[in-house]
Amino acid sequence: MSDWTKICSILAESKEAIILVHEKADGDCLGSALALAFSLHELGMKPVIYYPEEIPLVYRFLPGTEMLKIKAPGSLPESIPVIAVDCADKKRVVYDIPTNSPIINIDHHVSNDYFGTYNIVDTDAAAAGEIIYRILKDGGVRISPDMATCLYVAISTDTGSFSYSNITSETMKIASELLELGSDMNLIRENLYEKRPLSELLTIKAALANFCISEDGKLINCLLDFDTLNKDELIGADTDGLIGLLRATDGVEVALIFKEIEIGNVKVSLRSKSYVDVNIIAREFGGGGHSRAAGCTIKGNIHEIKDNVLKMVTPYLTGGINK
Ligand SMILES: [Mn+2]
Repeated sequence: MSDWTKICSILAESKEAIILVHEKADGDCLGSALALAFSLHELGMKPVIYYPEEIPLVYRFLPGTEMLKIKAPGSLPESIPVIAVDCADKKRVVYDIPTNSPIINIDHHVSNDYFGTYNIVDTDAAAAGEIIYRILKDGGVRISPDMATCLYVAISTDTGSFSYSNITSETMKIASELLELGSDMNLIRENLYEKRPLSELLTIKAALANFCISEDGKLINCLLDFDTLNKDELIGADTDGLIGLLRATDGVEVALIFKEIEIGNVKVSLRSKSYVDVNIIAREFGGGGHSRAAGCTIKGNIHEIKDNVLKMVTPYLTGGINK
């Protein structure tokens, strides 16, 4: 039985489906969720994607955003099947899923804990969008130009425009097929790569005022405390561009951002360039992700947290663990 047939059989009874993405939604989870929602809509179902707030500005151009509904965190309605996309564990979806709701878990994180009733987890996939594409193609589902645009955005964002080490020849084949299916490259370029919110630039400005680099130049980090962020209303600002900039510094292997999202609550973003598995480090602090990009949230004093994480990272750089 193909994954698509299985999904359809799970959804058959209710005719409704709730699609969930992870907090701090990105191009992969949103593009994947929308492509999936389009395909379910074609089947005569009523899919809805719940998210607790407006999605980030840069993704509002995606086709199908009318299927996104703002819903405050809390319990979901009973017995409606839930499809979680790009979420490594139940904590990543911001809602409480009733125990009688079947869960379909579609993800590519190595830290996925198989929380679904039915799990489609492929840790070799560069993006959840790759998995969704394969499910739809194997299931004989027609992929419309709008769906192709959504899936292209999903894969493009999770691979740093097809440049990260997670890409495979399969990734490129899928991208090529999405182009043939009509993904709108002009729309994607103008909205995704040539438009950034001012808040991101202001965050970079604040971060670069206090970044630290280790003596050997392999470890770079910066600290964004609550007061600094709050002053300029930057708490929700995107830091992907910033951490990319830090990691791109010549000689740097690991880049870290410590972002105090509320007083005493620090979000740590970890990126590595070629050999340190930052997923292992993030997991030590209750988070997770991928080997080159991971994150965790730690409660406590931001300076102490920084010291603890740096202590954990340093042996991987000097001792050659994972090298
Ligand atoms: Mn992803």
